[in-house]
Amino acid sequence: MHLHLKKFFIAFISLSLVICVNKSQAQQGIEQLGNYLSFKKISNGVSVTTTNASINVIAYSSNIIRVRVQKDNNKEEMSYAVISEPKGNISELNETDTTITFSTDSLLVQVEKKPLRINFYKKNNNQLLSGDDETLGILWAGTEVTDYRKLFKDEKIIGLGQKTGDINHIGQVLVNYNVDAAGFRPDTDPLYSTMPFYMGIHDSLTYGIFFDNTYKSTFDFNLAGTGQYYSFGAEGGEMNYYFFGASSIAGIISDYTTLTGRMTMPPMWGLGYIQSRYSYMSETSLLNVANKFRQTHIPCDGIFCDIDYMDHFKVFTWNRDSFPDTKGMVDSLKKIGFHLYVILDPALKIEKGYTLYDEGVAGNHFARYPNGKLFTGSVWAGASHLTDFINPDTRKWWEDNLKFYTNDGITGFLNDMDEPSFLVKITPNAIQFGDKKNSLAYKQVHNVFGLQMARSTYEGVKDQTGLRPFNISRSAYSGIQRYASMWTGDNQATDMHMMMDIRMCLSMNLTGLSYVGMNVGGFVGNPTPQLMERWMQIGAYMPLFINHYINRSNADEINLQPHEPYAFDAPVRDELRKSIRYRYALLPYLYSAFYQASKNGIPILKALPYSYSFDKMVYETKYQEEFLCGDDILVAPVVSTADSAQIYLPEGLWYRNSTEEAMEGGKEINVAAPMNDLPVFIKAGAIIPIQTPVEYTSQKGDGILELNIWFGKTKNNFTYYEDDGSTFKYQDGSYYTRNISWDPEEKVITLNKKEGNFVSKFQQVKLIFHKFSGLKNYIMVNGKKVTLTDNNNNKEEAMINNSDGIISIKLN
Ligand code: MIG
Repeated sequence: MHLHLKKFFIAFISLSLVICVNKSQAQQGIEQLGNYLSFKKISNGVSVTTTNASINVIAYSSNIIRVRVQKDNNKEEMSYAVISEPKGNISELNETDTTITFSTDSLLVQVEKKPLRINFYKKNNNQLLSGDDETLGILWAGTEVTDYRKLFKDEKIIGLGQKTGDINHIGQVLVNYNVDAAGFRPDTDPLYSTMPFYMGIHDSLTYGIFFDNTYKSTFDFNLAGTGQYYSFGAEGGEMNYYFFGASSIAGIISDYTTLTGRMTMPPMWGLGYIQSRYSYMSETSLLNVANKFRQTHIPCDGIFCDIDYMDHFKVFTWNRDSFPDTKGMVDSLKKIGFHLYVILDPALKIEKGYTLYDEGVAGNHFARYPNGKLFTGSVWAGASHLTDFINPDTRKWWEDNLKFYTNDGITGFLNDMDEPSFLVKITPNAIQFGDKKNSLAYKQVHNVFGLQMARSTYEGVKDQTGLRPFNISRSAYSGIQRYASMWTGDNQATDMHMMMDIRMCLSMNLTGLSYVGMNVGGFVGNPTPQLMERWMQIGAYMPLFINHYINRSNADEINLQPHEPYAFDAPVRDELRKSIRYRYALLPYLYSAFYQASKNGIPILKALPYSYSFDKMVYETKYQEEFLCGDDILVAPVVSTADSAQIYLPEGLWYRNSTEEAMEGGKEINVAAPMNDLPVFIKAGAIIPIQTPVEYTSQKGDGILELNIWFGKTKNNFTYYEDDGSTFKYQDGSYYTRNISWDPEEKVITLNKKEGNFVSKFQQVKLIFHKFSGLKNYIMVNGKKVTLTDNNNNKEEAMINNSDGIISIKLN
């Protein structure tokens, strides 16, 4: 440390001699960009040279501009997150005495020369979207590099992934340094993952910034109250950010996921209800649990083996006393519609004769000290070495070893402890990763360790089986959506945790990762029956619907109350079953939302600022857990101790799902929220496909797709999606999509011709019309009369064939 400082100081003195930085700055180790020297055009942008740095400003597209500031020019570059290349065209490149400017189709980029500042404007009206703070701009303090940016009056900041506090980050200081945040609370930070991408909203404008720097980073919005500036920076590495200038939050997230990638479709069973425990201690216990679900007719698709499946906590082993026949167990589970997923830990026990350990040492697969000695950390297995997922050869090795599981038919994994985390929380910065010639320092790769582990597991399963991996990661960096889903970590059985977990999931959805969930019911502690009921109602809308809790009977008996839904007494159990069955009914709607996330990067859960960015009510603390699931279902979470709630209904007409009562939005309203009826609203004009619930996703259903159409005065449409739910064939044409639209003027619902080669599993469509008044007792389907039957409550229905060609339904 001392030596480092000294070196820096010497470098600094010599620099100051050359460029005459003023003395007080030099003493503080502060260095600014310096004076403008020259610029040149490079492909897709410009390169500007100052006395202290070179700055490349490059258009990736008309709405994505990258700013890369380097002190040593032309350093090789490497991003763990970004997967696209610059493709933007620039025009109107112009130099004046004070500025250099260029345009893309939609943005005007301005580099001010003195002092060097970079600003982004809307091209059509020259409105400033975002820019450097005039006083500070980009500067270094030692190795730390920070960009101080202009703050607008009433600016809101959303994004940054897994964060626990208010969804609007103004007033917060947020740090990204992945840690095992067990027991986290609303003010806990940092957390398990790093997603350094945020969006700003001000003056009817939106913009986004992705700071692609893997070092420990800080986003400081705390001075915002003073109206001064905000900043983001990192302990090391480059100032390297991507600016997004699309005109809506939706557009910005779409661009962000173009840059950092989108999810592939998960296996359909991964959308089912998943039951987990730390741990089901044996094969018998696991099969018992699975059977109980079937006996009590509570739908479930997945079940978990936590660390107790291993022989002395050694990854890639089974404790054969309690799990004598894994292949047999996996097959028995499959027979009753269950998929097994198992935990993986990155640290491997030091034990001669343990194959993975021996191979790992021989193949250089562990993190090491600079002198080559292997780093040892402590986990349940005792002294262990840390798998070096930063090294591509190591990832390959891990991928091959996954055969140990995939050979038994296991394609589901949970990557735990991948912050990485040990029983002693601090890992020395002295360790090194990557290939030996090109070692990477822990400080640089710490935040991407989890991403690279999840990637390795994903690729291993995919390569070996050709099936879609069910892959969960606890830690992450931006780009994780390409490989894994996430859950919020070790929460507790309280209302406060339930509400906080919702905010975390919403914020991750704003940050490119849709496939998220939380331990429904709480990991630690026992939920009251009411809390379990509420949480299950909400969990049913989470992309990842998981109930995981700690109970290690046979070991330290921390918690003996089962959280499995069948274990609750009758009235509660029936409510839990109802929520889970509702989830299974909703699968066609949800799966279509997954498709939108996978194809277009559209979040599955939409915090209200996503769709109503300029309505200031949606930033009110009390409304920030409300969200849209898909496009048309609004969920207003309510704690388990309340039976009514004040909620904010955004603009437009809505119907309460349970009562079909119509309510005009754009205002705060009081609604009843009895224990058995979470406030959920359907947008007028909504088209919602559902199915008759099954007990597991691969169970043959009744072949009827229920299409719920809710009366509305504006046009609406829905893209329905289906595929085989398990392979990657959908990427080669084996999919089924169909646009379904409602035209209120013509009173026509159109199911467009289906696209793709997949054959729908639904042979019939049951049309259900909600809140349409004065309909005659028939509709015309492609010109032929079909009888409409009255189904009470203002609902009428008709059954038609699900033919592939266009189906035009005219109401009378
Ligand atoms: O410190 O593998 O978050 O889900 O059950 C415990 C045991 C380590 C932490 C995970 C949790 C998992 C547990 N793991």
